[in-house]
Amino acid sequence: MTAQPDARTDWFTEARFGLFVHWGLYSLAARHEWVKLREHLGDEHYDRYLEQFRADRYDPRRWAADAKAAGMRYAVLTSKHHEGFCLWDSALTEYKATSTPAARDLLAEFVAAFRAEGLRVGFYYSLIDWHHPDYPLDWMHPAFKTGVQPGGDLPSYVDYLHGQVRELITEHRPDILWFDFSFPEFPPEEGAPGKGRDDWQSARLVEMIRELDSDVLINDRLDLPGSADFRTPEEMAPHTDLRSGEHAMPWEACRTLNGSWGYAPSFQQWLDAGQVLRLLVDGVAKNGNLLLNVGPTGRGEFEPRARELLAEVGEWMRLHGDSVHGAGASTVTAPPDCRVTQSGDRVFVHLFSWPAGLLVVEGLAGRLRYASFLHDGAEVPFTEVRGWTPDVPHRVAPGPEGSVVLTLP
Ligand code: FUL
Repeated sequence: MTAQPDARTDWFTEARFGLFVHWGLYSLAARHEWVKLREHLGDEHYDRYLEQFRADRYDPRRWAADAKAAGMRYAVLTSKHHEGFCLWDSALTEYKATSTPAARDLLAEFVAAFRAEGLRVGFYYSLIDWHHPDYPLDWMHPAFKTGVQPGGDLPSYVDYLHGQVRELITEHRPDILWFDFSFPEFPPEEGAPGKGRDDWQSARLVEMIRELDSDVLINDRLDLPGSADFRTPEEMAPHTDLRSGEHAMPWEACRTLNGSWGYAPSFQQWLDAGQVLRLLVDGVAKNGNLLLNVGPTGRGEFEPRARELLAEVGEWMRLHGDSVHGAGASTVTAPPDCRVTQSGDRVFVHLFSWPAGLLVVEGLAGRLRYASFLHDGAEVPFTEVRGWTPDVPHRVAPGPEGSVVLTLP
């Protein structure tokens, strides 16, 4: 039986917080996952990463434990990024982890480790492929030169793409397929070779996916109307709930920690845990998810800075998770510089800055049964003054500075 779209996305909208992992040969270049295009590296150069890819520090159980402790409920791994390298043992290519010194099916191990921790698992899969010989040499290809015609053999590449997606589903049963990306509005210059909406045979692809698994979620980057279960704003926080309006559907904001998805130690401007938590809470207050990225090293570890950040986020989530998991937008109007989330009759007021003694929440007169801090359950006294005003003593928690729970009758 085909699941109804809402039933399909229920677990996803409840989960709210997930881990994105960008891992591939570019992790060894260690300067952004687009390095092959950005620096126009040829295959001969890039092959050295294939030869050096050992993944000798890879223990996905550690990643899964870190993600779980951070309060994440699912994880999405790059099965293949634009560079074309596959983390699973695909029968359709030799350009894969099992052909490197790592000699392991890294994706299979990832799936087992995350599922063992009770997390759902998704696969990022790039439609773009800078390694496959049939992939057209368009303007967004490392080997593209002005004046060169696209070439390649797109129908043959599309067979490969569909075949790989079939493998991923039948052999690893993902909960999410996270495609990246179709670009119907490109190319940017008139006359430059580019692709159109149907080049990936997306309608046929989606039909195949639905036949193989009616529950797997599909993101919006196939750019095929009617095919997406959720939208994926990137590196930005939507101003409103994207579920409203014409293209209403669940949404998930994806974010880097330091401006690079792949491991890049020279990218030094990191978000801190407080910023991550504000993004998370801001999203939940608008019915959205956050997919937070970590780019592991080529050897397969999360660098210490990322682990520390996840641990700090997890410490907040341990005490405030109720305001995130299973929560969503509230009907209660947010006081200035607060975000409000709600789960059943519990309304969570997240203070993004500390008020001068009083927190004023309007429109609750006669409706409020109890108020307390979320982190320790301590009662917050309140009075109703044609509304109500609880007393807020002092700063208590990292991230959103404190969260007050209002229990409605
Ligand atoms: C983008 C990609 O090009 C980036 O490398 C990254 O994977 C991000 C999530 O999506 O469109």
